[in-house]
Amino acid sequence: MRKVITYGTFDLLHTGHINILRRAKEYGDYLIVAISSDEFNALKGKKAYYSFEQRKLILEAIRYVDEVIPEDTWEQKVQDVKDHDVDVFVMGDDWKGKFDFLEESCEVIYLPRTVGISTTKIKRDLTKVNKG
Ligand code: C2G
Repeated sequence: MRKVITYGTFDLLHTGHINILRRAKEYGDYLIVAISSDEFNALKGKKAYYSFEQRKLILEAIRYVDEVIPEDTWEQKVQDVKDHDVDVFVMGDDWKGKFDFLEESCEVIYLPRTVGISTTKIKRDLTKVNKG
């Protein structure tokens, strides 16, 4: 069984998230998603609208996702790849090059981001609408 892993906050789930999850799954038979914990989000300077538990529940309902684990640190990726016997690491290309160190442990693939959508944009657009 070929196992794929990807990481992210996945807040306010949108088509960009679905696209990366669908394409990541195409590289194997089993997709693990490491979702940033609320504490790790704070380290990333992010405040998710949905809590870790809510984001985990939502991701587990997606047909492409086979398992959800927590992402608590920047450093856990090598250990995750080992512990979960991962063959392929996939991220959006806004991270291109940032995780090449994993190439010693698994295949590293960066996929084009979906243009025109982001959680930040959703929040900004909703603020505008609500301000009238
Ligand atoms: N993404 C995408 N297209 C978008 C928005 C996001 O392909 N329009 C991808 C990102 O490239 C990433 C994944 O969706 O691969 C999750 O994005 P975020 O939830 O924003 O995660 P991020 O903050 O990039 O966290 O250790 C890695 C970090 O946890 C990644």
